Amino acid sequence: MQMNAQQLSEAYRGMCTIREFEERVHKEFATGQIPGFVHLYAGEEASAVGVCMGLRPDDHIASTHRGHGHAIAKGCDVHAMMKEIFGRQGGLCKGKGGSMHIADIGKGMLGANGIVGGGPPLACGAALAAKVKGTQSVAVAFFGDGAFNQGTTLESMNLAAVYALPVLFVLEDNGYAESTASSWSIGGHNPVRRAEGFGLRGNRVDGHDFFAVHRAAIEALTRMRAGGGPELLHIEFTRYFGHFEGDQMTYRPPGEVKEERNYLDCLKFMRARITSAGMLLPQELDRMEAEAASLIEDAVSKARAAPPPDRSDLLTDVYKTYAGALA
Ligand SMILES: Cc1ncc(C[n+]2csc(CCOP(=O)(O)OP(=O)(O)O)c2C)c(N)n1
Ligand SMILES: [Mg+2]
Repeated sequence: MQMNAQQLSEAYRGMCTIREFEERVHKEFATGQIPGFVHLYAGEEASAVGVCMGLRPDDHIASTHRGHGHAIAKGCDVHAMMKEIFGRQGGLCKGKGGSMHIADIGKGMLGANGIVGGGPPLACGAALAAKVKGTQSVAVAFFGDGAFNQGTTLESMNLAAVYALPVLFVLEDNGYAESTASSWSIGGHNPVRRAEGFGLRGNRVDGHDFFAVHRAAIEALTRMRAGGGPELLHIEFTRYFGHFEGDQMTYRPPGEVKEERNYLDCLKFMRARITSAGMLLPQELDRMEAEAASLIEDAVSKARAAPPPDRSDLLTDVYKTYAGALA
């Protein structure tokens, strides 16, 4: 799989933007300005970008409570996302959803999801619609190792197999579900074999390696668009922050995160691969990092300056009406 300089730049820029976004939200959360719960995606960037770079605008993704990276990779507006997280007007969901409910249907981002295992059934629905309409678009369900043991996920894999739906199940295995280790909680200890039991093709991928993720995603998506049916990617990586902001991480050995940041960093790996192969210059990568930093700086200052939602909006957007949708 060959990527040209423009595609490489897009990938590196996307991963830097997510990292910068998450590192900054971590700092801002500590100031007490951000309401609600926040779960950060830092360390996992190669998955969102590696998969979403294989998607078309009309493809759909279903996300998780740890959804900022998926949203950025699917093209959601970073300024509107930051306002949403701060709970301000101009947020993607008018500042009324917060981190765990960021959605942008126009971009094919069906939503972050506070329900563990809530995304896979949504992806099945989007894929069924695509199949019925014959659009050749696909749906991706991102979900964690904890969600992999939820009934909704298992039922979705079965339904997708039975209906031959174009769903890519992306198991993002960051080693923990809250404080429970995935090495303990996944019965059979072999997610690919579990997927095969449901009739899905499965593939295990090193989630620190953008190129490995992207290659595996492109291959799966190509087969799916040709009618090959659902597949699973088991992507393994590490999360750099706690389960949620405020988590003391007493269940992780001392030094684990420091080691991982030093030796298991998808951005460092990508930079080394790109520069050693002479595909882009180090200065070009430095420039993208600086641009990501100033984009996020701007997003934070605009979010801080934006007003909260108006009281008159309190009861709007509570229920969705589908009246007329089928006409
Ligand atoms: C149905 C449901 N059960 C439990 C929870 C509480 N909960 C929130 S996140 C989480 C762990 C999820 O772990 P994983 O799927 O591995 O995702 P990660 O947080 O590691 O990204 C749990 C149990 C929930 N939100 N929804
Ligand atoms: Mg997990």
